[in-house]
Amino acid sequence: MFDRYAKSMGGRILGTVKPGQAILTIALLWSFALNAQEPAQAVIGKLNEKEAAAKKLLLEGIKNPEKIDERPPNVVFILADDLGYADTGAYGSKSIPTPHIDALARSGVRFTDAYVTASSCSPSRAGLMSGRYQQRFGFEFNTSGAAITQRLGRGLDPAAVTLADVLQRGGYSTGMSGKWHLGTRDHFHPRSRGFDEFFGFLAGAHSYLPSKRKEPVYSSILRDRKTVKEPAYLTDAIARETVRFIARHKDEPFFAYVAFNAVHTPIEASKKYLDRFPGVGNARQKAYNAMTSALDDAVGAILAALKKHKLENNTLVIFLNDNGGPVYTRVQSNGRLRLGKLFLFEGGIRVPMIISWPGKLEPGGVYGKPVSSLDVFPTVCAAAGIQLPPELKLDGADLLPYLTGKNESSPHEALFWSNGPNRAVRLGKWKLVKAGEHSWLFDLEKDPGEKTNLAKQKPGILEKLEKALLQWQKEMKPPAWPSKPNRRKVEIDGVAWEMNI
Ligand SMILES: [Ca+2]
Repeated sequence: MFDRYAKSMGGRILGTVKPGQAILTIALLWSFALNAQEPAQAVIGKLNEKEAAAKKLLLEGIKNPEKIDERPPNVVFILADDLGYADTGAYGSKSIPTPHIDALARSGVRFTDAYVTASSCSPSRAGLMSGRYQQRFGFEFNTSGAAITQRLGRGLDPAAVTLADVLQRGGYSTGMSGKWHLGTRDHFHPRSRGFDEFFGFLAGAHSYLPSKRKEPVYSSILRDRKTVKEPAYLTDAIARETVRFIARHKDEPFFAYVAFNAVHTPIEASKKYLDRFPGVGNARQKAYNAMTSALDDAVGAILAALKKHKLENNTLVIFLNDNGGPVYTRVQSNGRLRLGKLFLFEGGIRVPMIISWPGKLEPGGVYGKPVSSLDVFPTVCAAAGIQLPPELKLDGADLLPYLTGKNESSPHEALFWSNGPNRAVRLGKWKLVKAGEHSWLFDLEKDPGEKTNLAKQKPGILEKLEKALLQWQKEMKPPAWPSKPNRRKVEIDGVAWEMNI
């Protein structure tokens, strides 16, 4: 199975590794893969005339908020990157103080079972920006490094309507700061995808420290489409830009998408934050804790700006993380969840999520039913009073009736994941994880750490989940570009797991 898959995707088999050898082998495979030859593939180009007309018609079907006395709420959507599930106080950390994220959680609803649609950065972002399973337009894998993304023209299908498109059309001022990772060419740029303003970078990672050498546009820090020199620690700069955006637009409804690259690699912190952890001896751990502390300060600065302009009672704030904390960095903690980034076990896809909307949602709430990053799009539109045309088919649910208690059922019957030969489905308390033909079945209510595989004991449930997964897969498109199979391969319960990115 792996062999066939790898060959069909232009890759090669590089042998399995024992868990104990994983770190060294991963490092070797990583360096190999960076030099690997990319197979040729078609560029995802601009929309043709007919497609552009269809998208325009779809956007014109969006109904602006009805004239009401109340101004529609502002929306601040904060996204963290590669944050460990248990690395904030709100989610149980005892070693990294995060008072601002904790306060945000206390002011609204904290989700215990929030999922993203992928266990790596760019497909997860494609899902949440489009409100649709990213596999619907073939966005199964990461777009790869910035140079490859640029050269091979990968990105979020221009036909996809983004949350920013909708809010812009609905009369909101839309601004983004931070990491985009949905394509580097001009037609994928945030300014082409519904954002009025952009500060940040288009690639998947960036140093947090001022750049010493000239970078190509596709990997540099940009203000809109122009490279800028940024002297500040990047997490501070992203917060600063958001605070200024809020100040500029305080008198009109605004949407601020704040996509921190913290705490993604490189693990780099500035002295200000490192000094907060004098007792941590491991330099890498100390830097990671410091980066997380910087992220928390940044969240605090944004919340303070809302308060300063007396906007906190009319602003919906969402905090989410794009995928689980990686295992290979050895500094994140996903608590009791199994494994992390690049896996479809809980550590890879279950993430911290908070929604705060003072006056509309009770403070101090905890919501335990499964929700998805796909829910952000319809929830924000509902809060804004924007009516979406029926042709715009979203995969998520408006969470507001569930959070206010109007609807006591579950927002989702099932949630699905696919990453090459790795697939998963959650249906109620049951979770099926597949690596090729191998199946794990877990009862997440009794076994949130996914320790006991019930696949052999519960054949009926296994079959039901398999069937649901197959049905879902039929609706999806094949990957629009290949992953790099076997870049990283580890043995899980005696089974080879490809960490496709
Ligand atoms: Ca990430």
